[in-house]
Amino acid sequence: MPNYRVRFSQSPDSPIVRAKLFGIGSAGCNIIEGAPFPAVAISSSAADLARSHAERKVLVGQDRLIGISDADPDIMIRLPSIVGHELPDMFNNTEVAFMMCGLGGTSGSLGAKMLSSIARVKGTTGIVLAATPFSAESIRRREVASRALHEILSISSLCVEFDNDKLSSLGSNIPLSRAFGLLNGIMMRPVIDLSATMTRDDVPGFRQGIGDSTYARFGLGLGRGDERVERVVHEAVTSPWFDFPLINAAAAIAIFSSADPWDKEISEVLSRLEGVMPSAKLFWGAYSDASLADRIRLSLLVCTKA
Ligand SMILES: Nc1nc2c(ncn2[C@@H]2O[C@H](COP(=O)(O)OP(=O)(O)OP(=O)(O)O)[C@@H](O)[C@H]2O)c(=O)[nH]1
Ligand SMILES: [Mg+2]
Repeated sequence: MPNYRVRFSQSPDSPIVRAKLFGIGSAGCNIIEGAPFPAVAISSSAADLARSHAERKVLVGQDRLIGISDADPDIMIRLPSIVGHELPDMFNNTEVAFMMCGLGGTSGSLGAKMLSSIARVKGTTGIVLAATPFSAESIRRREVASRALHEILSISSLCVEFDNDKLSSLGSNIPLSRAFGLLNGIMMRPVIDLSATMTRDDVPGFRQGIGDSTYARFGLGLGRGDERVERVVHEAVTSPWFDFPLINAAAAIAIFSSADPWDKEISEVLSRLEGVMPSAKLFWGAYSDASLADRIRLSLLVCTKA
């Protein structure tokens, strides 16, 4: 059976996708700090916004968030009359919205749900990247996060979960603030990579190919030296977040970068990925990142069951 490979930015005339980045709640505002493109910080806490350097900041009252949180699906078409025009207008001229948050509290959980609904009404592809709480935080917080994740998933195009519990595998005894710092950088990676490779023409095919309400996890690989291709793929596919059999994966998105992307290397990476995920539709892109010097990088989103 031929493999299903779709390359982003195949058409040189197609303009790059118009993407918007949102940081929602305390974690979301932290994650977008230092992002290489303009972002909107949204929270019910004025302190989150005061700390943030985002280009635009929106304070949304908890009552407003709670008010729409259990609304029936009809809420979708009435959204502007409920949330006002400020938030929906932010999705104008935007094909893809990246929404970053931590789940388990109020702002991130309800805010990501509200923004996903707005994205859907506006016809924008909504991609939510959400950190879920450490087991040690509290069982209740994990439960709130799990419920929020399923609700957000049902209304977004793609929802990527970064379970904080897996952070311990990044190294034992690292302080929490440093662990969050590392995670925040990792969570921004697929956003930067997709924004660099996807064009406007890619969006409809991508949406159709992965379907709606798709759940995914993320793996990151970096490699240098003689066996850098083997290494980069190995590191990405052994991500701590891939705790399910990759062999059954139905779809994956792979973005390769190096200082000077080389077709032969890219094709070897793709063949290796197809070996690991033989039945996955593989969306892929490649771009040049001079800061990598002699290293190559692979960002891998694998779609699976939530
Ligand atoms: N990646 C990442 N995760 C974080 C960070 N801070 C907190 N978290 C995680 O995100 C979850 C949600 O926490 P917050 O973002 O503080 O909650 P919130 O959305 O601001 O909710 P309220 O404060 O109740 O309005 C927490 O349980 C943590 O596991 C951070 O800086 N980065
Ligand atoms: Mg908060």
